Parts: sequence; structure tokens; C-alpha cells
Amino acid sequence: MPRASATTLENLLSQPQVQKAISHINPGLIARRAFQPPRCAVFDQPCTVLEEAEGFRFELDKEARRQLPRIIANRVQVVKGAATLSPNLREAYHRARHIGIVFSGGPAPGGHNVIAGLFDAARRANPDTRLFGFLMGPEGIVEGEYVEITAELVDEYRNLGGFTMIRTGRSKIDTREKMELSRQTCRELGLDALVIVGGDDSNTNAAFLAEDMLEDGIQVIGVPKTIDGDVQVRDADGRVLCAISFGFHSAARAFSQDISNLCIDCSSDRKYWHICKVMGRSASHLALEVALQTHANLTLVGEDLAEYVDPRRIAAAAETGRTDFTAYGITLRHLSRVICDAIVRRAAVGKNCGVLVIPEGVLEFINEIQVFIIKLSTILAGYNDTHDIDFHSAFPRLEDKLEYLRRLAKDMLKESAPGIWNARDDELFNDLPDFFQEGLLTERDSHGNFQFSLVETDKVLMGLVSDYLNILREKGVYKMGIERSYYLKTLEKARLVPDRYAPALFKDPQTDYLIVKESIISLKTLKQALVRAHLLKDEEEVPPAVEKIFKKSVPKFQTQTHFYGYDGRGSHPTRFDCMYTYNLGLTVFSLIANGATGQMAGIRNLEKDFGEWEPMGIPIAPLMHLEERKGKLSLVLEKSLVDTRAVAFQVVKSCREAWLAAFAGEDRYRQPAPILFDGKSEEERPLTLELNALEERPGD
Ligand code: FBP
Repeated sequence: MPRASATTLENLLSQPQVQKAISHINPGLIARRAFQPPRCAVFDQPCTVLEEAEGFRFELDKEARRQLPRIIANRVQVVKGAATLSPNLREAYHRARHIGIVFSGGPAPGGHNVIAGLFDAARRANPDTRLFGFLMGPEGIVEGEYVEITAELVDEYRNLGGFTMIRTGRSKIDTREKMELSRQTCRELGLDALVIVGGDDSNTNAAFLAEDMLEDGIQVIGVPKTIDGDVQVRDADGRVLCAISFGFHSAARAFSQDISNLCIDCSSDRKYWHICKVMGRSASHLALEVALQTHANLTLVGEDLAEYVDPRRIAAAAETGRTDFTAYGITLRHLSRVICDAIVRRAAVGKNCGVLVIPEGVLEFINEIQVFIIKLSTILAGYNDTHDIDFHSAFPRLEDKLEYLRRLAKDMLKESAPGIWNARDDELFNDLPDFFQEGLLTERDSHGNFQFSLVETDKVLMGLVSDYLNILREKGVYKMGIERSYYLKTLEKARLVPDRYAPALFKDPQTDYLIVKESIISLKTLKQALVRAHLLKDEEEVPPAVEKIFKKSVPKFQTQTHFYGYDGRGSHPTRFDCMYTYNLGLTVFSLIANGATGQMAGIRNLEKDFGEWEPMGIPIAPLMHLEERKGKLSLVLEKSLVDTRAVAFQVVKSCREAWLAAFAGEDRYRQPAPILFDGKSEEERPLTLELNALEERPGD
């Protein structure tokens, strides 16, 4: 192979092929930047107006009325195209504006297109309009850190993933002081409008800012972002206003592609169970979509587990005239049994391998853990409220934190009054592994949410699974099924008669996959079984072929764990997300140009053909309700969880057996195509969206 000397290296580096190889620009990137997402028909008109939509109903929270009096009466507004406007409206629509935009929370594919859509619409209405991007999330507003977003900057990021253009952060404008500083920044920049691209908490923040900034004449508009897919809006009668937040489809497809590759690997060498933790702080929407996209062998859905009812416990309690409340909701131990059952059943047909999908937030749906999370959040918040120093600074080491909890339990005993942390809690908590205790005590995020991504959920669960599998192995229940043809071949090769040995060795000698009897769990018990069946004398050795069959029947449980989160969050947007976000950006401008505030940009009918997409403004304040955060009740936008009565979940549930594939024959894996933004091979929308739009609720 020719080698480059120092003198020729410079020449070499200047060669076009080398330049091409080391450039960060590739054909895919060029094509993405050049892609022009289609616009909803209303945006082809010279201008747009807002029309109040009839027929949507909200049940207003008393506290929302009190805290957000000026935007609580907002209504759903539909964006309509207009060929001309009255002189007043025209002037307002086309005036030069200063608009600020900020990303808040975790990145989600498509954010850059919200900026691109807003920029294009704003410049089309008036080329003198200026757009400012606040840097590193809401902190950028508080600190007055921003960049002016120019046409060149927008073109660099069109259709690209991430929030790299202006970056993001999890800070929150949650104190009077921060609110004042933010208003100051906006006034100094002469902002007419502020756009907050974020999840439930950030849109909550947008509502409060809208209320506060009304007197400065600054409009505030939210945009539904989060890969978790839990910003979904329905009115009080269940009519869908926002079916999904942007970023969900792209992240789910990115995870699915990787997980589907694991399915292929696993069915190739049949050696590992791949344990895939999939992001989604609370709701299991991402895991559900991954299940549909990949047909992985077992997918847990938190919302489903929460509904678990143990009929045996209920019956046992009923016999003694009691009600067993622990029979409602699944325990960690029971969940580990459900997983073990799947593993054992697959092993019985020779598949000691598989793919298990665990939603990141699954622990939130396990009663006993949820109780700990609530109690600990309240204790931490109580401590922070009554001390000058925060809990984690006061007790930096796990041991110190545990000691504090122990003292709480003791104090409670002394006072003999019911308290939040009692001796039983302390005892149960101390039984948990260290890393899990540490995880549960971890600091809450700026919005008061428990940080599930910092807890090794999969490790907790799989620890229990592997312990129980050991027990099942010792009991002789966890066995590898031996393919009948393999058994016959092995014994015949050793000149032994398979039919003579089979009844002594196997539970049922007639099946395609032969299961060694439960009583045979070691070479010693194997020999005993052969002696009992008069196939061997005491002093004789077990024939090597029979020993080989036995050894093959003893499963090793080997796992590989994977976390699918940050990688998918950083992926490029799918065509669906490219189109969705670009049109959200256009919608934001329509809302601003028509004077709206306290609204979230949304697009209805995402589950239908693009021609039916309907851009609109969704009022945020009427959607808010009280929720416990950091031990206090706060007014927030409700997170949307997986509806287990909806079609998508019911479909997954009915396919569980098929996808577990605990039968002889191939697994039913599905391979999703890579993420694209054009071309026919990119699917049109998330599968969950498509299925749920069928609207039949089998549970109803
Ligand atoms: P957003 O709701 O802010 O979009 O973020 C969602 C998410 O990606 C969750 O899926 C995950 O639990 C969390 O962010 C991780 O947070 P962090 O980026 O702080 O590690």
C-alpha cells in the first residue's frame, strides 16, 4: 500500500477525494438542507386570519382561573388563508416585528424547522422583521443571551436534527426575580412576541409568561415539543386537538431501527437477551411505538402494569372477608416474574435469547416505588423549605441521607403520630440495592420531576429477574428445549437408541422440543434417573452423548443492556417531523400576526393525509390543572399517558403472544426502514397515531 511521506502529505490532503472524505458536508446533509417541506394550503394564501372554532369545550380549573385570569378565556383558533385583509388587519399583519424564540428541555428532532417556518413566514409578511434566538434555554432570556437568526443561519439548519442552532436548557423562569429579568430582556430587545418550544412544563411556563407579559404588550406562544409524545391535547369531550408532540416520530424510529438490528443479531446467534431501556420520562408512548415498529419479543407498558390486578390475592382475601389493596397494581417482584415467565417459555423452544423493551418511566407505574418517590419528594421539599441549605448539599453521601431518613422514622416512633416516613418504609427502603436507593433520592429536576433517566431501572428489574431465574433453574423449571432432530442425531451417532433414553430424560418424549425432566438438574440427578430406568448400572458412567444433551438443556442467562434515549433525541427528523415542525413554525407566525397570546401552536388531523392538516391555536390555560410537584400542588399542563383502551395498545396486547414467539419457528420481527425525509420508503406518520385514529376502543 503506498504510504504518504511528510512532503507529499500536503499534496495528498489537497486532493479532491481526500477533501471529500474529511469534509463534514456530505450528500445527505446537502439534500436535507435543500428539502422544502410542503406547506398546508392555508399558508399558500397571501395572509392568514384566525377564526374561533366552535364546539370545543374545556373544564376550567378554579386555580387556573385565579392565576391566569387574562388568558383563561382563550378559545381554540383555526388558521384560515386570506387573499386580502382589511386595512387595519393588513397593517397589523405586515408590520415589522421583533420575535424571540427559545428551546426548552430536552432536544427533539424538528426544532430547527420550527425556526425555519417561523422565519420564512415572518420575512414573507415583512422582510424587516427580526428573529432572535435565546441561547441555552430559558436561562438565555433571564441572562439576556441571544443571537439574531439570519437567513444564512436558518439555511444551515433546515431539516436537521438537534437544537444546535441556539441550543437548549432545562432552566425555568420560576421566580419573581427571573420573571422580572426576562421581561427586562424582552423589553430591551423590543420584542413583540416570545415563542417557547417545549414540553408540558415549558408550555405551562409559556402560559404564565403570557399572563405576565400582557401588560408589556408581548405575546407568548408555545410549541408542543418532546420525544416522549406526552404532550397530546383533547378537549373535555375527548376531541383531539394535538395528537402528538413533535420529535416523537423521529426518536421512536431511531430507537426502533437500532432495536430491530438487535432483533436480527439476537435471532442470528441466539446467545443474548437484549434489555433495551427506552426513553420516556413517565409515559410509555415511545416503548409502545417501538413495539409496533419492531415486534420485539416483550415490551412493557407502564400504564398497563399500573392496571394489573392479582385475582388470586383478591380471592384469598375475599375468603377471609378482607380486601387486599396490594392486589391492585403490580409489584416489582411480580413484574420480574412476568419477565421470567417469558424467558422460560422461549428457552423451552430453544430460544434462550430475545429482545425486551423497558420504558424508562416504568417504575412510576409500580405502586410501591411510586409511593417511595412521592414520600421522598415531599421529604426533600420539606427539608429545602425549612433549611437554608438544600437537602443534597446538607447530605452529600448516600449514608448521610439514609441516616436522616432513619432519624425521621425514629422521631415518628417517639411522637407516636402518623408521619410520612415510618419504620416500615425505612426497612423496605434499606432492602433496596444501594444504587437504587441513590437513584430514588436523586435531585428532582428544575420542574420538580423525578429524573427517571438517572435511575438504572433496567438494572433493578434485571437483578430480580436473574435471581429468580436461578431459583427456577435449581427447581428444574428453566430449561433449554432440545430440538428433537438434534437429540436423535446425537444419540444415533453414539449408537444409542433414542427411544430407550427419551422416557427417562424428557417430560414428553413426543414433542418437537424436548424438555429435560424437572428432577434432572445436575449430572448426579441425571445418572440417578438413568439408573432408575435401568439404562445404567451404578458403577457405570453416563454416556457422553446423553451428558451432551443434558448440558445443552441447562441455559445460561446472558444479557446485554442498552439505553435508547439521547441518541434518538439527536437524530435527524423524519419526513413527518420535518413537515409537522415547519408548519408549526408557520402557524406560530399566524398566531403572532393575528394578535394571539397564551396559545400553543398545533396542527389537527395529523393522522390524516397532509391535505387535511389544520393549523390552529390551542389555549393553554384551560388545559391546566393542579399536580403535586416538589411536594407542593402546582398548576401545570397535564401529561398525556398511554390510553390502554385505545387501539394502538389493544393491538400490541393482542400481538403479545405472536411477538413473544415462544413457539418453534421464526420470530416475527419487523424491520423499519432507516429515517429519511423524502422518498416513498419513509412511513407517513407514527403507527400509534394511525391506529389510535381508528377510534374504536375495545374496552368501551
Ligand atoms: P423533554 O420532555 O424536555 O422533551 O425531555 C424528555 C427526555 O428526553 C426524557 O425522555 C428523559 O427522561 C429526559 O428528557 C432526560 O433528561 P436530561 O436531558 O435532563 O437527561
